[in-house]
Amino acid sequence: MNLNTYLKQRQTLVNRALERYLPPPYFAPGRLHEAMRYSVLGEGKRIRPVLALAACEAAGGKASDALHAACALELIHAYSLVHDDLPAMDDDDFRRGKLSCHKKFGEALGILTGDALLTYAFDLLTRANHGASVHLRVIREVAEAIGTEGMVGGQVADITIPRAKLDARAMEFINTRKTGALISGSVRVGALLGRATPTVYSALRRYGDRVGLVFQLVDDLLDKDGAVRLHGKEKVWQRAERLTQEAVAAVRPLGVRAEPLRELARFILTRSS
Ligand code: GRG
Repeated sequence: MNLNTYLKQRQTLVNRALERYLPPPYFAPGRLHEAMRYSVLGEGKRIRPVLALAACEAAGGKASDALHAACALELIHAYSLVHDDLPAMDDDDFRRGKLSCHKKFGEALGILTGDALLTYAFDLLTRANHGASVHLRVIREVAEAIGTEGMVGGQVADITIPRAKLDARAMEFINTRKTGALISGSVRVGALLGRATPTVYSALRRYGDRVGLVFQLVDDLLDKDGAVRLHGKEKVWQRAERLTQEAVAAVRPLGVRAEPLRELARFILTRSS
């Protein structure tokens, strides 16, 4: 398979769905809807939704089974970026090649845009017709991935642990949660919506855990920060490579259906942005 063609096709599918699902700016409150669309549409690799769709298919489902949830995961990612850019956190003026949300719409609307994206994501997770028990599992999976034991917990550790106290354990805590948890959660959500059997689900979970951590390790390699400062470039790279091999091996028994996941794992390891 050609990963670039696959990625483009999937990104287009997700972008069109996001465009449809996001409330239009001519509905009140227009300025909020404008800010939500501004923060989500446009650039962005759409890694999380693409992983969710690919995991759903690897489990034997159709991509369309996971499209609402895939978009919800991208809204949650966008919320985290909008809030991370706020003056109280990273204080970034630019995001995805344009002004960050709060710089364009003001700080109050920046906060509320993040809130609205997060809330709307859970609304989207209830759409489509998978039966109440599947929806409940998916909602729980997402809430765990992004709550105090996941993304928010990782972000709090990242901003509160003094740099001098950042040892290997603290670094691992941050890396598996801050960004890793939403990525691995995306794979689990796809698996659930593809009605994975318990064996397939645990293979996909193994894959997701590893790919989530690799994503953050590569981020550290690109930024020369975090794990790289602590362990050095060589060690971090070797670990990321080993985890990628394990991720690829975990889904090998799923055969050709999991080929996109194997290619995506290699893409996450070798990405340059
Ligand atoms: C504010 C609750 C809260 C959490 C913030 C995810 C996060 C936690 C902060 C983002 C800060 C950041 C830039 C972390 C590095 C890893 C990361 C999430 C990079 C951006 O993700 P990509 O590469 O971005 O998937 P695109 O733009 O392609 O979607």
